[in-house]
Amino acid sequence: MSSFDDTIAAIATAPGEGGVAIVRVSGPDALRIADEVFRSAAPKPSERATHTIVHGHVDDADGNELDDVVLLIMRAPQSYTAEDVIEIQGHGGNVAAKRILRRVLDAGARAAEPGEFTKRAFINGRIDLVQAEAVLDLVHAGSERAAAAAVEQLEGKLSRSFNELYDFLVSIAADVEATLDFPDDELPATALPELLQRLNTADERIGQLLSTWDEGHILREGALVVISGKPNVGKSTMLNALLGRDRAIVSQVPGTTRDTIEEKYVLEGIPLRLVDTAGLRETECEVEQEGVRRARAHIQKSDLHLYLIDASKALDDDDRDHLAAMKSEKCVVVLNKVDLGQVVRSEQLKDATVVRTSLLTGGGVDEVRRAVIGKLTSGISLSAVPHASISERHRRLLVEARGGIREALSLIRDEAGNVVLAADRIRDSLENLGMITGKVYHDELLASIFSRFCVGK
Ligand SMILES: Nc1nc2c(ncn2[C@@H]2O[C@H](COP(=O)(O)OP(=O)(O)OP(=O)(O)O)[C@@H](O)[C@H]2O)c(=O)[nH]1
Ligand SMILES: [Mg+2]
Repeated sequence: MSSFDDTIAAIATAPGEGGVAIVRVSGPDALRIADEVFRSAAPKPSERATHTIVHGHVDDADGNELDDVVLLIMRAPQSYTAEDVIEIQGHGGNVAAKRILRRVLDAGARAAEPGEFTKRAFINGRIDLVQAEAVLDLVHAGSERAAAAAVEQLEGKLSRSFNELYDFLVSIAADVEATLDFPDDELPATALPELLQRLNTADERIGQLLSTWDEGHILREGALVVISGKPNVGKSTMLNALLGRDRAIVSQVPGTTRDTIEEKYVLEGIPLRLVDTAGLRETECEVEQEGVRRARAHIQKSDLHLYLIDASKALDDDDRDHLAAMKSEKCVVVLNKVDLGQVVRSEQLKDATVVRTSLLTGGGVDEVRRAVIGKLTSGISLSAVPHASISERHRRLLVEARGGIREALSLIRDEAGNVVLAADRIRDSLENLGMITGKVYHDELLASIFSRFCVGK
């Protein structure tokens, strides 16, 4: 049963010119509105079965035709929102769709807010919050891999993991409460050790879910791959070579690139945010100083660091300092300009992953691509096949829940009498876990999720 008594409507297709434009209407009045605005051979929309498609036209209030359309009827609960839904598919283009929408609003619908259809699907119990978020991930997916992971999440795979964890913790909470009913001297000797063990298991399961964050973050936001190095080593040439187009200015003048230049790039299904940066050096120039500051900030938060060296010149202290500061699992060292001779030897680079290139002619670019994929799939534990993985919101709540479980553990372990407090902590954990899938929610939580959707979704 729907929890709403008003009917919402919006254009569901992207603005601009296209083959069709869809006006979506959901709520108790959807079919009445269809009867009012839509003309075709009998029977009326409200007398038709669910999941039928009817050809006809939308008329204005005076009976003048606004557009030739196809009407889709999806009755509750077999619809996106679990309410009565109609979709009017008109000719593409902004004006025609807006005229249909206005007609539908005049007939009694209210203009939908961003994400309101999906929000209704959630509140009406058709999907949980994790699935609702998957809808957004799918819309935003920048690569095949990201889309596949979002579909898995939409189907409920991730929700199941969260629900199992939640149910497990509910059973622990029940057992904790049960021990409270025993007078201290009658509590079975095994009761507390068993509780501790199960709390540890809950902690481990949370750890397993948290370990999927890297993958989720990369698929949702793209792996941040930062190209850095001293001036003039070929960083901008590298950006252009990877993208396969002339994006950044290349010149023999050291200090050419000042600002960071970021471009999206999909490599074997993995979305990347490739960033070219200013060459790292001490300089008097204020603009360049800011460029170097930005470069360092990007290196700090990068998922992967491509560090370029001019192989034809001896390593200096600056290079050695930069190399020493890098984590080898997050870094690929590129020895560029090998066409000019190779003075830098691989042994000087310790355990780093090293690729030799001559970017002027494109030599070695494929090896760089392979090294990037290799690092992203091993060092950052990106799985071979895409998996639904947790988002930043889930991560924060899981960390909170784990904190509660760990406090409960130490309360029971260290002060055997303190089970009452432990029970409180476990309830807090349950509340945090509940907010992930939406077993527990409040208005701000929903607003923060659904406001990121587009109108009509
Ligand atoms: N011989 C040779 N020259 C190269 C190679 N790669 C780049 N260059 C040249 O090196 C010069 C500097 O290249 P850029 O890509 O602008 O270098 P950068 O690291 O972005 O430099 P900044 O932006 O100043 O920090 C240009 O003249 C390039 O054509 C290479 O493999 N071999
Ligand atoms: Mg440059």
